[in-house]
Amino acid sequence: SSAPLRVLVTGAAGQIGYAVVLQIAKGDVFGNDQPIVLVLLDIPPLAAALEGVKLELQDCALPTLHGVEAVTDEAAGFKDIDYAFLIGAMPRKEGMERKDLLAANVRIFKSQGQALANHSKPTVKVLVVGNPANTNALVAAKYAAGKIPEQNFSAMTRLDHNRAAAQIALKVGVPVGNVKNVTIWGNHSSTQFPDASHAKVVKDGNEIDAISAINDNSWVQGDFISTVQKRGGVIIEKRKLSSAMSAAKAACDHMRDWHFGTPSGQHVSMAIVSDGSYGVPKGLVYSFPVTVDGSSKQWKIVQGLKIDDFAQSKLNATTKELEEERDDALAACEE
Ligand code: NAX
Repeated sequence: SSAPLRVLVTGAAGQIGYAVVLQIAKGDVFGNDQPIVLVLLDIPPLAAALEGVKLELQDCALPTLHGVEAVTDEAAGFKDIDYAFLIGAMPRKEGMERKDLLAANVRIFKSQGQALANHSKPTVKVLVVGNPANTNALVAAKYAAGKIPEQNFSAMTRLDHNRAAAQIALKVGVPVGNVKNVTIWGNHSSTQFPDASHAKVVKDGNEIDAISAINDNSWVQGDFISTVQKRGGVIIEKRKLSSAMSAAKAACDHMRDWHFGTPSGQHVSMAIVSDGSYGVPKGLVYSFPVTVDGSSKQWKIVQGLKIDDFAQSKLNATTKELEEERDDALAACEE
């Protein structure tokens, strides 16, 4: 088999980290024939917990896992990596203003962008999960510029995408595997636009438009959107912890599709640096429908989808929020 891929997971002592490392290590992302070395990074106070995760991974006795490194130093963590799952971020503490949270995270992702530029392979593919994910990815890309192409940076909206597909499957009464081509537009936040209008459903053996299978436009423009937008909050309310199993699974889906490519005729949602498609300002990290070519590992934004007035107003609202986040983040970068 081929040389091991070096795969970095930051925040690896956290709850998403704990769920994601097993899936990566056992071949769910890069395949059962691809050896990997997992690099686990967390902050120094979590060094012992991180070491515990490393020991457990060894105890999983996985044939694909050729090594595990647990580090608390960025330079060591980012050295020669092929893929980065950037999950670690500053959590919101009680009484913390949105701006303070943003500023704290900007510092983390500025430093990690620089570490990517200085230590990682120039071909490294980066997924940002830590919130505010889109804007953190924008900051990391900015500080890696010149060394790592901006196309190698992405933020996760795949959990929202999977939630949207699951809601349509439940509504129509089909297994979720029968639903494809839902789209999440914009920010991973409550302004995101989950869009069913280009989705397809296989029902009674026939592939039809999800819109006709659902046959309930007020649901498509109402409860469907708000259920997906607010799902994270509902999970916290019930579990008293934020989504971790489903977030880890979504991160793996995102990276697997980037590595192997999307199936023909299917698109997925990835937040990537806008090239101006659909009128989204260039440079914003914005979730689009994308296809990925597995051999070049290049994504392409699906072009020509019809955007009606309802959709356009949703796209505009999430654009506005991302512009504000970008402006605040770039101001915080200078501090
Ligand atoms: P946890 O608080 O359980 O874990 C986060 C871990 O990151 C901790 O171990 C912490 O020490 C570590 N960390 C903090 N700063 C770090 C740094 N500079 N370098 C390395 N490690 C660092 O949070 P968890 O539930 O795992 O969530 C992680 C992040 O994912 C949060 O920012 C959360 O908001 C975000 N999410 C994003 C989602 C998305 O769809 N994009 C969905 C799930 C999740 O809410």
